[in-house]
Amino acid sequence: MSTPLEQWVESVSRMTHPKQIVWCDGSQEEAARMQEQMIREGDTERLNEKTYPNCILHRSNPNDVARTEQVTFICTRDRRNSGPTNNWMSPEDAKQTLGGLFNRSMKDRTMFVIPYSMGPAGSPQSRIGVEISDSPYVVASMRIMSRMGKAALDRLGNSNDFVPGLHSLGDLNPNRRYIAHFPEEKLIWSVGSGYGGNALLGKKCFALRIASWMAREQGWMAEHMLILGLEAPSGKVTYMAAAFPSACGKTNLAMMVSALEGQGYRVWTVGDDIAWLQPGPDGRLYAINPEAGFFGVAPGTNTNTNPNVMTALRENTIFTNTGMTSQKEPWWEGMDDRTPEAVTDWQGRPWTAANGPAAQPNSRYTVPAQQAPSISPHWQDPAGVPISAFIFGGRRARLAPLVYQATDWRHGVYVGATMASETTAAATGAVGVTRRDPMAMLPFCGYNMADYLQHWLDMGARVPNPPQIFHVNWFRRGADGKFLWPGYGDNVRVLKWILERIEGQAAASETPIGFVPTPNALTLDGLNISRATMEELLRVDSADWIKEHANVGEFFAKFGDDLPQGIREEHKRLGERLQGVMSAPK
Ligand code: GTP
Ligand code: SPV
Ligand code: MN
Repeated sequence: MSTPLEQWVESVSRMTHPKQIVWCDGSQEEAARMQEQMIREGDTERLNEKTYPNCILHRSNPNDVARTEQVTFICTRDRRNSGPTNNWMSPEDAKQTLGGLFNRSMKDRTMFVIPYSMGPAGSPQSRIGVEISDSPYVVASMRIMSRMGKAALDRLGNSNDFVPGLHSLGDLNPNRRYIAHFPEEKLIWSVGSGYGGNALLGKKCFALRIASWMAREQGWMAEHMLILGLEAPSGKVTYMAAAFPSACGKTNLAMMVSALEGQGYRVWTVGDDIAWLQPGPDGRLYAINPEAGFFGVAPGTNTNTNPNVMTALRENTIFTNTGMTSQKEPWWEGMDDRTPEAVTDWQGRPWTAANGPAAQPNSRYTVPAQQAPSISPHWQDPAGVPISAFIFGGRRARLAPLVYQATDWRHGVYVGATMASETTAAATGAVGVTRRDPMAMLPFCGYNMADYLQHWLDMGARVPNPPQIFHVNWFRRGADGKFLWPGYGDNVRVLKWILERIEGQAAASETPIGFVPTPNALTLDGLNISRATMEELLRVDSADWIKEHANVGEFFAKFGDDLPQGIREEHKRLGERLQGVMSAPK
């Protein structure tokens, strides 16, 4: 008798006709074989063995360097359940279209069967997935990003309780690229891309799109959130989870070296991209990081902005689409003050400024989480960590103050639902366009976003002691176009205010959008920032917010009658508060 997994592998191999099938065990020898295969195939180089031991540089097809949202589909039987913000195909059409592309797609290739666990061993929150892929880069990456190999296979046993994900590089033609999710079957099919979020199916496809569907069915939450612990001088650690859109600062915040370390405030990293959250027995929400590595943005990363990751990525790291120096060390814009000579650019050409940046703007490092000096002693705790604050944020050149606090859970859900951010290089398409991105989940919600917002409202009722909800904006710009706030390690000053608000201490003034720090409430010791800049950072301009409110209304109209009543009411109230301020005597 074959197991459900063996049956699936068999059916996939009948469709894709691989040259051979390899079951991955996650061992060191296997990882070395993957590196050798990649190097043989010509798209990968070994980096300097002395300064970057066991590190490689992978160059992807230049047309395949970011997530492709326009060809990412949620394939529900009823179109309504995919919702107005997702691309939809019927499951039949998707299987027909993608099936054609999978047909014999592994003819000359090895098919890897990659069993993995999302979440630490022994956690009731962990889930098993199995990816089938014809890419050794995927195998090598999944080994870092998940708990991949024999342990996951052993845990699965004969069970059918796994999320199958089928991936093939196909011919890498963007016109034949599809990332399809079948949440009703908990199945993923991805073809035509080797890029991270499109091809490492445990990550966005499973841990967010499929998991968000499962979470709604089962009463938990799957969110695009970092998880950090803020240690106070007393030694007490308070955990916070933050949702910012792609390339908006999650990894950097989760790994920061605190500017207030001298005062006893320190940040511990639990996760940098995804959180699975579940109500605990004490009425609080507990979070695990389902991943085991960081797939982080390289450009702009340096020993000032993120010293922890700079230390972490000196070994066992995969660099993707960065530049490389003549010393065979990885290099990217913003890494240091050098402009090294004889850099090879991300496409493997001698770098000249005329060809654009040396590193692709969405070039990344893939590094095991445990290599981070800031990794929390609780990062693999099977019970997770209790979350005291949710923080939403995005890139807003104007409008959103440095930080504000929602008045209660329902208002906080509204704050998350109305998030917006300027788009980044993490997805193909125009960069710098402001778009609404509820809870940073717009590209990752595996079902109708209206139902997702209702699920958030419902969770508040199920968690007697829910996290307090905040919104931050590190990206406000002054009249000169420059960022007003220094960001990075100085963001701890904002985390400290958040902590003090949770503990009922810090001062705030009430504005129509929520509680904003009073001018003296933030600890600014050691920071050279003018009073006028701080005032600008904390300013709430009601006239601007009235425009924002109208814009939010247009976005919500997409959902028609499906928009939850609780969100409708919050929207109406914000409008009234803003009008009240505008018409109040000055
Ligand atoms: P994904 O991995 O795509 O989900 O991105 P992320 O949210 O983890 O973003 P990440 O921390 O990698 O930061 C992305 C970019 O934002 C990098 O270029 C950072 O240098 C920049 N960045 C991060 N934090 C700050 C900050 O506090 N201030 C400013 N100005 N830039 C920041
Ligand atoms: C993101 O784009 O949000 C990422 C990178 O974290 S990817 O895994 O490609 O989605
Ligand atoms: Mn992300």
